[in-house]
Amino acid sequence: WDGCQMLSIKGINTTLGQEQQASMKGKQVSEDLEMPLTRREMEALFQEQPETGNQYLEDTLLRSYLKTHLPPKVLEEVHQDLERFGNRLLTKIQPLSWECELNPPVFQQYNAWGQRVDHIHTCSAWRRMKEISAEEGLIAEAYEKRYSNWSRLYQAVKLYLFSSSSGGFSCPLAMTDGAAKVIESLGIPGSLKNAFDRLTSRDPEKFWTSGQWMTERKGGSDVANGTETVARKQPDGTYRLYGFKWFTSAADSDVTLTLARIADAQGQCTQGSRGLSLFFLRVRDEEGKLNSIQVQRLKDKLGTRQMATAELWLQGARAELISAEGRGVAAISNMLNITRIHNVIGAVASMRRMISLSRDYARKRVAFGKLLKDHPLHMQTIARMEVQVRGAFLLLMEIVRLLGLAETNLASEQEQLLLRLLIPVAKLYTGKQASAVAVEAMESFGGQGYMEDTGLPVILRDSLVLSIWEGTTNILSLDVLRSLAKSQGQVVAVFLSTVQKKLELASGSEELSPAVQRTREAIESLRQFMAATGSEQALTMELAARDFSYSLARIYTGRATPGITEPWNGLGALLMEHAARPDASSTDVCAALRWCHQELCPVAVESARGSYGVEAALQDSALVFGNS
Ligand code: UCC
Repeated sequence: WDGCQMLSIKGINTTLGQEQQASMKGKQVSEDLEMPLTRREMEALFQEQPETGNQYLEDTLLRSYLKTHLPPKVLEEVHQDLERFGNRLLTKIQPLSWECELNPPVFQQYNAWGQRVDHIHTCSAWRRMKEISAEEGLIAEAYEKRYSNWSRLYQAVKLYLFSSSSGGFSCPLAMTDGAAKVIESLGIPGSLKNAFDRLTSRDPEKFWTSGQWMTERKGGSDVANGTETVARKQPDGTYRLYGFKWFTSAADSDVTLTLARIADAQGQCTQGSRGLSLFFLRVRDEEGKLNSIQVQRLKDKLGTRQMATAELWLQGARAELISAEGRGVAAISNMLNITRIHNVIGAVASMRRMISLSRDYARKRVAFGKLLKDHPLHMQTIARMEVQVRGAFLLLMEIVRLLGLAETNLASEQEQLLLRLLIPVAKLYTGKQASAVAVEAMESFGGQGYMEDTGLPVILRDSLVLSIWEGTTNILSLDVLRSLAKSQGQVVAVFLSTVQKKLELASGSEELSPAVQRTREAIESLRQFMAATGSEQALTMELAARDFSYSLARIYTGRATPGITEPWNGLGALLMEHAARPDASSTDVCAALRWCHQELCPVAVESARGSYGVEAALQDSALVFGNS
């Protein structure tokens, strides 16, 4: 403690200017004592507001990533658009976002004359967000493929910049992208051509958004057993849906995809996953009348309050069957994989925003006689968050890079497998990171972080949903196992061999060698874990699923990109790869080293402790419920 006092007394890490500033403030306080009490109090409470500028220009990691990876011609065009978009976000879109927060949707069930209207009123700012989304091509960009395999990455970057200024509109955009992806994967059948054109339109007049009605009363995670909605075939070949959808996000959307069980001639349905089929429906007709749907109520949520989430009765809603009968879950998984990537975008964006604001505040706020930025412990806290967001950002870029390759038929089989594995891994990992960073960053504003009108609690609330919707952490961990089982272990074999190969290529970067070494050890531990559990019961893998997924996330974030031939690429880590660029900064190196300081392979550690055996499972139960 004495040492700390000495540090601050001597003003280490404090510039002369700031010391003078602090002493002037002290002088001011003594002068202020002569002021009337009320004024003195007001001035003493005054604090400078944290702000961000053009988010694109300020995001050095994003810019260096684009510079490294995009072909020069693409970079030139994209750079201009992103700079313009960054300005539009700052000056026009951010104020709309706050308006959305202040004017959440309102549900009107009856009109003044007692007629049932079920109208969800949204604010003008929310509707403007829809127009802006079309104008900016936030969905269109990925489907026009102007930049071939880079279009997906470019779209993701725009969504990333938009996310924390979108007033919750990122949610309908995620589902719109997912619906477009499903329709595209079906070969854009004639009956869905109009919908596809609208979902991917740049024309605000034409643009439609989509919902994703999967959740019913009996099951949010267990869709296969929880779905009760029944589909009855009509003479014209369409279906009418009867059921109750328990959570429908962005219920003001124009169209939706949803699951239902087709009833046979006797009215019987097949239960379980094999009984589910996928349907497309318009929510309202041309006159705005609901498609035999009643809105029961809007959900009262902790966050994402800008967006209407409703309970809906389907009372014969007319719908079109768009999957093979009984293949509903497999068909909608194309949507899930896209919305899960959007979830990653939202997670990285919210972390970046919180840290940018913390950083700015640290430059402005004086405490204990010096700026927050000159308090080493405070800087350590923000730096730890910065390492997390850097890793998450590179993982996101890696996924959308792979998706872009897959969508332009340029991905190898290995890259496709890697993509399948990395989507749930990234979704579950970044969802948790975002909550942790939001809570930690909030603290960096002291009590102000807890004040509603700073807008900071909104970011916290909205980030807490990221580990829940689109599949909770455990459901996603089980999806990692599903990808393993479905590929008969190939996904992990690809994962390990690619990582290993790239690490072997690592030429001796002196600075990065500790990180390379730690990653190597982690891979070896993971390999041993896989070998040891290969013949174990399913229980072992289920208990290990979360730690296993975390291990994949941590190792991969410290791993090289397959298929790129630059010599530095062999250094073997997403963060290390970035740090090994010829024009990398010392910050890039530091982030890579620090990422590798954390336990990279927690599954091996827990396995060695015996956490995945029958005995451990019994202990878990006893701890939760007691021995009785
Ligand atoms: O929350 C929701 C909307 C909120 C708004 C979203 C905005 C997000 C962005 C925000 C930005 C800021 S909608 C509700 C979301 N609900 C879920 O995510 C459901 C969670 N539950 C699961 O994911 C489960 O694991 C299920 C439903 C997929 C389990 O279903 P099943 O039927 O028990 O699973 P099966 O039998 O294992 O899989 C059926 C088929 C298999 O294919 P086949 O038959 O060919 O072997 C699987 O391989 O589906 C395939 N499949 C997949 N394929 C299942 N999951 C996937 C996948 N992820 N990728 C590829």
